[in-house]
Amino acid sequence: EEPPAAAAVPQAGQDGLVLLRRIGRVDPADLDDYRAQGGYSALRRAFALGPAGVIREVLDAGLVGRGGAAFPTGRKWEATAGRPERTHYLVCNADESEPGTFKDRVLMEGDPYALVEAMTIAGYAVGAHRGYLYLRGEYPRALRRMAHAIGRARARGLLGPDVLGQGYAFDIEIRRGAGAYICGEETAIFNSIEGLRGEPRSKPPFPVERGLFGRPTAVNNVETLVNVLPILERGAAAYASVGTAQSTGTKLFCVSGTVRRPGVYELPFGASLRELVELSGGVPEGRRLRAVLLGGAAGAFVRPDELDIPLTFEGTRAAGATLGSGVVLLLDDTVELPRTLLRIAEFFRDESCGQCVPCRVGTVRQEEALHRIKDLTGAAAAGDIALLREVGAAMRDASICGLGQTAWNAVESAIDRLGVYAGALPGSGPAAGTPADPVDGG
Ligand code: L3W
Ligand code: SF4
Repeated sequence: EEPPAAAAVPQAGQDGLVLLRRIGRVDPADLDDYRAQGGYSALRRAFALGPAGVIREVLDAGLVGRGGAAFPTGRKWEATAGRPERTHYLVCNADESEPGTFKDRVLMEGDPYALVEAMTIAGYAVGAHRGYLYLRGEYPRALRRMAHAIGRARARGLLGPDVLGQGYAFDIEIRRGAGAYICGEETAIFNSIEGLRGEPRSKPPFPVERGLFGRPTAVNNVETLVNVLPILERGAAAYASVGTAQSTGTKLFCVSGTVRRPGVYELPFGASLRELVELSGGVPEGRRLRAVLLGGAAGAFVRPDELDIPLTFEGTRAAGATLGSGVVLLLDDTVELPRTLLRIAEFFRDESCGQCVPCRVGTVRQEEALHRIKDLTGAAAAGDIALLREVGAAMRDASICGLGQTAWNAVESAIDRLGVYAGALPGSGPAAGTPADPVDGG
């Protein structure tokens, strides 16, 4: 069954929209409307600059990946473009599955030609003639709209053997995920496209060297790619004048949980978490903010007195948190945090691909310990918290991929920053709350 349309909520009066500027204003089915609203001027500029010139602009703009890891996009493209192999690939990671993320869905449903154009530019820059759009299986509307846009672009010579009459051949193929969170890991995507089990590969070698079908591959998130359009349209300097020196441009934030106006918000990097919480209306009338889960299930909880954290990669890192892919999940004082933690632990246990021991076993042990703490008090709980720390450290240090490495982050931050089990430990008051469960599988 098709879910309702994801609502982009660029709030009335919110200035400076860059990535969301056409959402709700452009007809997602109409290529002419897209072109009338500035579409395909970035690709024209790309052809004028040449592949090396495009990469220079992206480097100068300071664009870094929006999928969670903030790796410099220009460096990735430069490394891919510079490889001697004849065949290079582009993969767009649209397997948006981090619980609480829905920004890529809004971009694909609301402005699909933007992603087609951005993928064409990226393919041109890295020397690829084929791009794969690896799309989350649970996004049927995004699938329809992207497939339509790709078909129309092909029919109009914007994809195919001679894009825009410039002698560059490029086409896009959609591959759908089948519900596994791990298939959003970049090397698991390769396996999935190649028809193998969706399991991550060990890195290095990085995809820029040996990626899809063993060929040099640039893998970028949807939001990352869409940023290339304003970089080329406005120039690197204008793009980098927004945000901070280390986090340039704007960022999409997915605000959800117990919040008055959930949705996708676009803000320049450097705005504070407080500003974003206020923009989204905060928690419902009569409630008190208990915590914010920043960065998703792999991220960290922060307390209401920490809302001045700047929303930048460097600012969140300095605060011992992470921006991740932009998840901002509000929890009010009616949320029973132990239940939320259990839900997160279940999620990781369920989604672990099982390939490596620390994660396969650790995610099970973590969930079991959280179950016991919920039931027990005092010394028994203290023992389980020690066990959680030990298991968490093993997962972080010894897991092959980001799933296992981050599966303990949120639980750890809830213990250390929120004091979530303080009531179960000797000498402290009871942990309060009534049941609620805002964390769900994406
Ligand atoms: C060339 C090098 N390339 C790194 C590339 C690498 C990848 C990118 C980032 O995880 C994050 C993670 C999760 N030469 C390179 C190089 N690269 N060194 O740079 O690499 P890495 O390994 O730091 O991260 P990753 O494995 O890509 C991504 C966080 O995301 N996360 C987010 C999930 C988001 C969703 C979603 O729905 N959008 O699921 C969840 O855990 O914590 O930090 O391209 O190849 N020397
Ligand atoms: Fe699979 Fe977990 Fe190992 Fe990643 S860390 S490869 S998800 S078992």
